Amino acid sequence: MALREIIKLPDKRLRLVSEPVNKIDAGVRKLVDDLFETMYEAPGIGLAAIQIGVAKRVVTMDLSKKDEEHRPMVLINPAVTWKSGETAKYEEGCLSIPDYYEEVERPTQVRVKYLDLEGREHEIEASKLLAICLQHEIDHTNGVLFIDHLSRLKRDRVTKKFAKAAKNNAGRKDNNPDRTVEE
Ligand code: K1U
Ligand code: ZN
Repeated sequence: MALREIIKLPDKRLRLVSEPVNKIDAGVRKLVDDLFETMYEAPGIGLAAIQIGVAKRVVTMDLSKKDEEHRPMVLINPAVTWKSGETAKYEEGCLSIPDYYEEVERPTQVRVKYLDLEGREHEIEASKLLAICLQHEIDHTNGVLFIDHLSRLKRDRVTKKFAKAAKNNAGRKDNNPDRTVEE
C-alpha cells in the first residue's frame, strides 16, 4: 500500500476520460489498496483513480461515520444505468478542489452497474448520500468535476482562483489557494 498524491485543480489530467479496466490483475488490486489508503488519510468518502493520476475507471468509497466500522466499496467500470427525474441540492466538496464547497443539484436516485474486485457484476439502486457520491465519482471517471454543475460565474471564479494559486505555488505539492505563499 502507498499513500499517493491527490492531484488538484487546474491539473489537466482531471479532465481525462478514464479507460475501462479489461482485466482485474495485481496492478488493479494495488491501485485499489493505494486509493483506500489515500482516501482514508485525506480524509474523504470517495476517490477516483484519476485523482491520483491513474486514468482507469476505478473508484473507492466508504460512507461510514467516524465511530462506525469501515464499509469499503470498490467499483470497477461503474456506470449510471438509470437516474430519477426528481432532483435535490447537496453541498459537495472535492479532494481535488480543497476547501471549496458548493450546492450541486443532481438526481436523488440512481441505478449503477459495476464490477467488484473479483470481476462479478452488480447493479445497485442508491439514494441520499450514496447516490450523490456515486454520481460525483462516476463524473470523475468521465473528466467531469462538480464545479461543472455550477453557474459559469462560480465555475470561472474557482477555476481562476486555483490557476492563480498554482502559479504562486509552482513546485509545491499542495495547490491550495488558501495556503498560498506570497514571496
Ligand atoms: O471525489 C472526491 O473528491 C471525494 C469527495 C467525495 C464527495 C464529497 C461530497 C459529496 C460528494 C462526493 C470527498 O470525500 S470530499 C470530503 C468529504 O466530503 C468528507 C470528508 C470526511 C468526512 C466526511 C466527508
Ligand atoms: Zn471529487
